[in-house]
Amino acid sequence: MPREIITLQVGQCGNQIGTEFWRKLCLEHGINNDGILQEFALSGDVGDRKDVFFYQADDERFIPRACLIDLEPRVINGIQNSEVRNLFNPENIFLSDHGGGAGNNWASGYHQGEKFQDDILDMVDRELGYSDSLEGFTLCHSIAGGTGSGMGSYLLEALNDRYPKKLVQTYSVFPNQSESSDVVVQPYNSLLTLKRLTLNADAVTVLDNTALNRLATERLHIPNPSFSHTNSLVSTVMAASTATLRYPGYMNNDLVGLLASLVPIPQCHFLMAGYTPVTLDGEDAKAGIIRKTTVLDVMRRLLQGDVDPTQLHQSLLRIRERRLAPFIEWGPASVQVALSQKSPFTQSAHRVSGLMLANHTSIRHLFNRTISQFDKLFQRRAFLDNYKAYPLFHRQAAAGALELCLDEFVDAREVVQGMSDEYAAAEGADYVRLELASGEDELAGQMASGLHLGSKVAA
Ligand SMILES: Nc1nc2c(ncn2[C@@H]2O[C@H](COP(=O)(O)OP(=O)(O)OP(=O)(O)O)[C@@H](O)[C@H]2O)c(=O)[nH]1
Ligand SMILES: [Mg+2]
Repeated sequence: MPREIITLQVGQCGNQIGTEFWRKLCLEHGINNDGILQEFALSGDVGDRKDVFFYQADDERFIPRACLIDLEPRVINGIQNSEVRNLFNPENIFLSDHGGGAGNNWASGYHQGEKFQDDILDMVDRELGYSDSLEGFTLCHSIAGGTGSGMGSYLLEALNDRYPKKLVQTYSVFPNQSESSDVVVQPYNSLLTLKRLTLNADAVTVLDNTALNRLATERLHIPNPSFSHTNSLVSTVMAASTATLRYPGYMNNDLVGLLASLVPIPQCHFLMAGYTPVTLDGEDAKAGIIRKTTVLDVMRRLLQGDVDPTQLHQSLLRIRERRLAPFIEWGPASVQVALSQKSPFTQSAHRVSGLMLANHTSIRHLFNRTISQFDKLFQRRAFLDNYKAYPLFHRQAAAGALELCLDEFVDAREVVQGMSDEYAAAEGADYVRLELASGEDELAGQMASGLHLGSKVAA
């Protein structure tokens, strides 16, 4: 039975990375830009499962299970004028009537999410009708603008409410910290979004524009990387992290299986991705192989040569015994490996490639940075007028005038700080004992079922 996944791409960034992802999936499954399975992909048993991400229309075309959502038309119009214009179901496109976007204002995006929820959720429901046993949703967005962050936040809450049993996973793009941003309110938007990513998502793959840009400049020697460069890296990670769902092996054939071993504490579900070899599409040979001295590098060396499960097992033992990577002390040092078939239809100079998804306690530094940038603005009560215009951020004063209400900011800060603190606490050797002593039955259950912080490598 397919365990289908519906993708919601929201805002400029969400639609841009989402579309790159679909392009890549089409290439890997031998589907052309119009959704038609190409001649060479018809014959033989490829063993792939296209139905997790696509359904077939009456005319046999493969249609992405995707909803394209934005509050301004530019990006989606661009997609509709590109070579993939016939790929998506036109009924699954939502653009607001006025088309003015959310102007980098989370509150505007959130408010418009509420306003247009019926239209959008109808679209999602209709899409749901095309699945037999939906496993969950994937949200693609950035956390710093207005639409992907604010409307994305509203949708995360709405999905939780409406489909409480379905998994919600996100690919969330964090803003580039190294370049001075012209969007001064980024820290507000990011923190408000992080609250929903903490409370309303089961797993978040963190895509950090700072790291992506550094990777592109330092490793790929591109002086001023554009979004098309970074999105090529992003879509590679997205495609690889869904490879085990699309090319089933003997393990991790659904999202639950994939996430269960990575998320031992429900609140701590922020995953970092690493991929090797790092190259841009079509430039494999030119860019060459990138060496990395990380767990990933070790895994890559492990995986070169014949990939024989016995060897793999021995290599993993070696990593554990020699403590080649630091692991939390209260759980088993866990690296899990899923081997996955490669698409027979895409050319690569590399015989083996690997993706690492790691739930790493050091990710809290990224959250702490957001919190401290937030504090700098918030202490001065800077730039709050744009937020005050929306219901979540004002209340009726005695004389009937609206006054600024800061509760939502205060609460979001608390949630994000709490999550960051939990990651810090998990670094302590006595974390489990402390948690059990404080009566966290839920955690005791989790530990008993043998889940652990670790890394997963899909090769
Ligand atoms: N990696 C990557 N980042 C992007 C892309 N487009 C925008 N961003 C980042 O996303 C943030 C801005 O968010 P957008 O997605 O443009 O904003 P939006 O969701 O459309 O919201 P509004 O336009 O404000 O209504 C910035 O941090 C950008 O650097 C993209 O295609 N790829
Ligand atoms: Mg926009």
